[in-house]
Amino acid sequence: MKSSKPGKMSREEGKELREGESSLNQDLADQLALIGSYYEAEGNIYRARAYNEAAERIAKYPRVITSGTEARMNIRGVGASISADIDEYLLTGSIRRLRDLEEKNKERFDTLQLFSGIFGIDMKIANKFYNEGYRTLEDLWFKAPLTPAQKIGILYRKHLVLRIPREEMDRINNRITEILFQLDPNLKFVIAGSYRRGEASSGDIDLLVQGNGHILEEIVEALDKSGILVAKLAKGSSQYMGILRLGPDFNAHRIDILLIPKESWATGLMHFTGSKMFNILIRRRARELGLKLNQYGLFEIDTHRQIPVKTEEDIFRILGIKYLSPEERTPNLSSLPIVSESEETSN
Ligand code: DCP
Ligand code: MG
Repeated sequence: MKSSKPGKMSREEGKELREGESSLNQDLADQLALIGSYYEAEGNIYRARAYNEAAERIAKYPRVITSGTEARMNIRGVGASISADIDEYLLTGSIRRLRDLEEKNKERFDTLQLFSGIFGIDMKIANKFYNEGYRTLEDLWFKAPLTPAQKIGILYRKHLVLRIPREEMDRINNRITEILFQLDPNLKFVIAGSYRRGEASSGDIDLLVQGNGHILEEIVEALDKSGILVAKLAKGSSQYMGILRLGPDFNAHRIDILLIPKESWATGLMHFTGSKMFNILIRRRARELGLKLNQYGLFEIDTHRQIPVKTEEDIFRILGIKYLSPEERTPNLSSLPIVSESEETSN
């Protein structure tokens, strides 16, 4: 996962928004808030307020926004120009107004890019640092109140922007397998994400481990002892975020270790295998059948009852979708292969 903040595991259940889709509204809100921050910097207080307030409301809006008109009709403070920006963003993934503001405020733009490229510094924090007068990484390093994780982010910044070639991912997989086998030969684990989807390179290492409780500490300790964990960024009860490096001949990379209880294994594996687009599509399909799918399980919406699933195949079967191998769950997937009724009865 490429979030610069820990805590993706702790999202509570029961929200109307499907996980995975919630990030779509958030992405849009982030863009509008960024526009707001440029207007603020230019002293255009009214526009700044309009964009910032719209961003806040959009981030909290309970359904995925599919058009500017929808936002304008349902969200207070969204007028004609913000509505047009939303349509432009949904259609093209970019907002011209923001590009223009960035062009006009080049120094600010370049500094925000530099700061927000660091692990632990998102756009909001980058803006705050800029407004406080910091301009260079040296400024941040020597003068800003950085967290330990942000300092590590600065130290490893040149490594962390690089993708990991599959050949190196294979080595990482082998090394982790050796270490975890020594720890407990029965431990069930897998590197999910783009690696499991067979991609040629990966942005990070998404290590899923089946289990509860203290095993996470033991795993971190074992990896640490073997010398491949070079920094710790954050740790919760079921998630560890750190930096892994095979050795001096290799670059350092982000690793997330996620502990998944047995009853959530199939849904957790599916979630963290992605792609993000596949997750959006399969959750939508579940929803159409009156079910809710997330990383924790598959649930009946009306009764909240959890439907037991042991494998990913179980999930596909229950949702009436033909099984897609991880390699087929690509980021540019546009629809899922629904099993037709005649096929169902003939099987
Ligand atoms: N995920 C999701 N929604 C998010 C973030 C993540 O559904 N907002 C799921 C789908 C991703 C998986 O978690 O495929 C792992 O997240 P990564 O960000 O690590 O994405 P990938 O591993 O797919 O790509 P990369 O190679 O860039 O790490
Ligand atoms: Mg990944």
